[in-house]
Amino acid sequence: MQTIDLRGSWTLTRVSTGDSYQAAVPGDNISALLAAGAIPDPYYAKNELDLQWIGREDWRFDREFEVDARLIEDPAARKGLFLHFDGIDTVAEIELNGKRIGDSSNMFVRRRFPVGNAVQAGTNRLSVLIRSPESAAVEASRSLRYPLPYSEYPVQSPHRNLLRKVQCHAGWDWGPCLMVSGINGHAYLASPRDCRIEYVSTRQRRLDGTRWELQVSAEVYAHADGQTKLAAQLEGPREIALSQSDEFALHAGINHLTVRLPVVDPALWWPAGYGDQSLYELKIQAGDDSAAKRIGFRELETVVRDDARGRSLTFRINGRDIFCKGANWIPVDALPARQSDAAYRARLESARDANMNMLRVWGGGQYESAEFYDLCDELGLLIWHDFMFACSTYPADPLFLANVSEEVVHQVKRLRDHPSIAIWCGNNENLGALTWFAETRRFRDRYVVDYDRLYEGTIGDLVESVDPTRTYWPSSPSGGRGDYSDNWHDDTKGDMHYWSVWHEGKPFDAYYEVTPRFCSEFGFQSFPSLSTVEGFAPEDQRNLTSPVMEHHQRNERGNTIIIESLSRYFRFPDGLGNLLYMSQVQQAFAIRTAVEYWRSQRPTCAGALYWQLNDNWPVASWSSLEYSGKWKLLHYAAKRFFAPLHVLGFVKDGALEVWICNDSALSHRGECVVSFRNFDGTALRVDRTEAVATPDTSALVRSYPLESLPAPAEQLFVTMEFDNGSGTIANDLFLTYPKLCELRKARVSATIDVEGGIVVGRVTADAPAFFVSLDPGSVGGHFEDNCFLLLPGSQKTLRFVADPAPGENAPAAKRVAEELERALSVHHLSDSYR
Ligand code: BMA
Repeated sequence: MQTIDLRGSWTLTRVSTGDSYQAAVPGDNISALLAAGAIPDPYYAKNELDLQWIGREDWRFDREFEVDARLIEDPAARKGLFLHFDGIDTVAEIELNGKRIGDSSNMFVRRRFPVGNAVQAGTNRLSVLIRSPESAAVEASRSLRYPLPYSEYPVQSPHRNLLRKVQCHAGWDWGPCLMVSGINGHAYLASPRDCRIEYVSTRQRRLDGTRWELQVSAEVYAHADGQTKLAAQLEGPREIALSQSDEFALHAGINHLTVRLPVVDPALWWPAGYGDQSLYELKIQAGDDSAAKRIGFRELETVVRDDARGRSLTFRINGRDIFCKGANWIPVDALPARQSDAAYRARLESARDANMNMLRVWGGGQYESAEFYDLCDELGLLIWHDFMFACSTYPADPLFLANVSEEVVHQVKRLRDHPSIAIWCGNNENLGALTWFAETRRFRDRYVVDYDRLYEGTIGDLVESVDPTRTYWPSSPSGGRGDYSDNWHDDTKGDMHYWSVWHEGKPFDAYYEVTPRFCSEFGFQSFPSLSTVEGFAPEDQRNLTSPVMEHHQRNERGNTIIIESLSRYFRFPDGLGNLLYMSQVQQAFAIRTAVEYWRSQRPTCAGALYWQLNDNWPVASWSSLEYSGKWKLLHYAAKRFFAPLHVLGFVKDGALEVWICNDSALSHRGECVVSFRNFDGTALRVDRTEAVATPDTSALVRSYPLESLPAPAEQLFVTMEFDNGSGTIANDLFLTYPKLCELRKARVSATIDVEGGIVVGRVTADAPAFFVSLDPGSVGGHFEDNCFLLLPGSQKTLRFVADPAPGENAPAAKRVAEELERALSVHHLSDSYR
């Protein structure tokens, strides 16, 4: 089969003026304008506000391509000729050589157009006219029979909910409003002779102990009756190499062809921390078309069962109940052209390195690129997958439902063979949103009917027929199918979004008031680090309440909540650098409080995914990774509080409880040492307890009423260690608000060295130093640990995991060490205030 790749250089024209620029496909108009020097950086200062006109304009993408006369003269090839687009963003008309060949109104649907009659030998001209997304949405709003309200943010394009476009392109409470237009993914022309493969799907069944059957089905389109051979080949670990083929009669139109492969004792795929991520290569050939994908053998069960407390939501993989640890994923960049494979890899590896095993692809974002899912398979990151609807009401008229149906069928067929995908979920918060707006409260019935048609009806029914191997969950949060109650505050069933800390302003202790069955969102904001602020704020704007800093905060009460909370827990930080640092300490402190408590509550609680992993531009937000991929202190803390074996403590109901959480398949037995220390570091009391942590459980080691402690809470901190014979894990805890404690003013010193080709930081303190942090500035990479306790007399040596510089295969230690020496700043709690 011949294919002509249509990616690369196109011409972009602003229709109203005729101005044209070079543009990359895949890519978007804003990135093209930026590359041409026609607009300033939309992420810098307040430039975004001056660029809103771009979303109000129509844009045309054009290119030429050559077709060999022999292709046109071959009747079989000509008949099969089709033009393919992975995704056009969004409302578009497509012309080939001046002839309209089709249109598109949903960026999440792949488009294939038959073009046998439009293609010519020699030069061809392809043109994609993309209408202003803002005008298209506003126009759609005019024909609504009643208003469809949506959540609105400080910079916002109206009626985003009426377009099948990434919802956060229109602005969010962490994101810019950049209504891009563009062409995503692959674009090509192909000429299969007899038939073309539309989709491939596999079904695996464990027949008994080691025998499995893999059914491989190809959905094949034939332009005429005929016949073809379908061949499937499977190769992978344990030297499995199998093939199977069969001849099939084809009729014009869609055909479903299936072969079966008997697989004996395949290596299983496990989420990260639970086992290997064994993957098998599958190759499929039908006629002269071929396809390839990677699959994993694993048994997945979503245990949704009524129990004494309510209804469980637990993911069971290969027979083991997984405690899901992770965060919510948003698009990696607000500009699609910058959503590179390298950006995906860096974020996803950081997730795996922080001991995460699940991400939630959130409904205000996008169905991600192939690279994203391949990486999740490789890294063992389970995916909770929303469909792309968020924080809004949506239409449920026949046209909209038909458009959504195409999207759902396409995306589920495209993605269903990824072992990482664990659950399909209808939307983000749209069940809850029925109580958000005056109209939806007043006319709730009509909006519930729309909600039901879209998520329980259209999407739910389609998912259950196209992918019966996974559970369909109607909304996040919800109590499950057919449950129309608002599950935000309900910790007895299903998944919960716990926002009482943050949006409702409750103290961190409120996390102890709930034991979610599965917490799919909870979060606390922080500011990005100083090096990031310096990248977007001119020097005279580097003050928290300057217009530029406030522009880079999209949650209206965001700065107020951060400051109010800082004043609740900590002595007030001195200067901007300390304020940014302490906001990150506080964020880590908040999320750790929730996760550690909820981990202690397994199996009642089966997962904690904080909001949010990443940022799509430089901004104050709930993320643990900054826009550049730099680790915030929360990310370092996550690496510890998500560790498979973890010792932790919390003060609840007037007592300190010390627990060990064990998410591994091994039993751990050892000594747990709890030391109560004063702020000189002296241990006033040391307790040693024999502890056993059985597989997949959390166990209480000891409980201490506060009045039994050797000194009042404000004169103590606790260190906890668990030694299982092969190593020690440690943790520490304040027993009250840190601001109440008279800390010693520690002197912390750090040096950078190269040791055996590895860059390390060495750090020491002369008094207990809390939340010690080595900030690498804008040097790419992260330390292996950060935001830790340093006791006097101890030295900590930390490896720096550097990112390679452009053009470098592996980071050069000398270069990195020199850059770090210049950029490094060291922070700790008693140094953050005067
Ligand atoms: C949620 C999310 C997002 C939002 C976040 C922070 O509930 O689903 O829509 O960005 O909270 O407010």
